[in-house]
Amino acid sequence: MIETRDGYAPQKPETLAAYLSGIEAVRRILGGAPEQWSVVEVGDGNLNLVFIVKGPGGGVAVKQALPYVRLVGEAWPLPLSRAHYEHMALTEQARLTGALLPKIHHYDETLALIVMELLEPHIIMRRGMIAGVEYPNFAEDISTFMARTLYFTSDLALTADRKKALIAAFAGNTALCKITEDLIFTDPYRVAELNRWTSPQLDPYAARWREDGDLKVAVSRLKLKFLSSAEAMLHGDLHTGSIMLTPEDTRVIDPEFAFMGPMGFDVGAIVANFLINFFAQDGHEKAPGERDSYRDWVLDTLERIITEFREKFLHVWRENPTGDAYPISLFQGADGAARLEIERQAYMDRLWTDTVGFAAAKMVRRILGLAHNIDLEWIEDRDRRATCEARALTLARDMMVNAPRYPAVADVTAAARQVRRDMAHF
Ligand code: SR1
Ligand code: MG
Repeated sequence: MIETRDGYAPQKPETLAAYLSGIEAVRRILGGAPEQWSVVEVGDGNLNLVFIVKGPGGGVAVKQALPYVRLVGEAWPLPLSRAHYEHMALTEQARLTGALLPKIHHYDETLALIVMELLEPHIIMRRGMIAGVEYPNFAEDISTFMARTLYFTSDLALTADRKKALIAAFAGNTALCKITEDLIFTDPYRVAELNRWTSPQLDPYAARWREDGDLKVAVSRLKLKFLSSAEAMLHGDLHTGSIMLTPEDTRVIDPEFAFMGPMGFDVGAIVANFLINFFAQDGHEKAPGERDSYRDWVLDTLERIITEFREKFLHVWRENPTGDAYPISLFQGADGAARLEIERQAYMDRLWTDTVGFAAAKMVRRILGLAHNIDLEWIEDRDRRATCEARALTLARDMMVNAPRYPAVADVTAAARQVRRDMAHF
């Protein structure tokens, strides 16, 4: 059933200007009179309405939840409460990372609507990476974002009561979690109405994915972890479409899938999207080899992200051992500090192994599931696209089934290069 709520109506450009004119802070940013404001709906994501509003003094972006999945239509209802969880996550992330998010100007719970800073000249990262743009600050920024949001919402930093309060606060975001549970961890491995892939080229892959027992066990273990491991507050959808940036400035947007889950799910999303982009470059270069240096940038940056994430996470842990997990009072004996440091390294190793598995699941879902990536979708030649996708699937399968064989990020990047070299064109 489509949700209805007193006072809720999807906005149109005509109604939005009148609504915004009643918000003092927004009126001040836009300047002039509402008749002078331009309002354009620009949403191209899977779920929501997004408007850009500009006036003589400046602009804002407005995001409003629809009571259904935009990509599919009213046949797939989705609760408006996702705006509540998004706003809560934005507030928490802003507290922890400050400038790495858009500023929030206004939130309306009834309209499920958030008015935020208009990010200009930022673009969606996925689009920049398809065009071959390098982002020298990205590794630094996203590793900080992940280390701080994950560490400071975990049992390593929080007392048990505060951690449980956070779990309770996000526990109702079940519909959004269910999307992930189905679309990422289940549907690509079974016959599902909404699955799609580059056909007929990838038909044998799709069929194999539905028969592969090792893969089904591996993805089911990951799904169980996603369902049951409330390690930290996740962004929940941290792909390169959820990042707007320039070469100098990075902002993470769209945390409507936020919930308390396993840290490797967020880190894995970044890894997956970098690997997909790496494989997709063959479909975007105009001459063979044209994107060689960009491919190197993608994989080098991925290595930096993971290396810096680990260093920063360990640093904040050493500096802020304030949680109820690993109490410092237990590690004060003769070799206490050394034992704790060994355990911290082991913790990061386990987190990395989770990351490898989750990254693999996120690669597979973008090729055999419902929601695809434009990195691959925009490759018009279907044979070329299928080649890129088959390579990504091949690496993903091995990463998922044999995650411990990739003990370091360099093992993943080396395997990506190897698969690309080894796998013939369609
Ligand atoms: C039906 S929603 C499909 C996907 O869009 C979002 O960006 C999430 O990645 C979700 O899985
Ligand atoms: Mg989104």
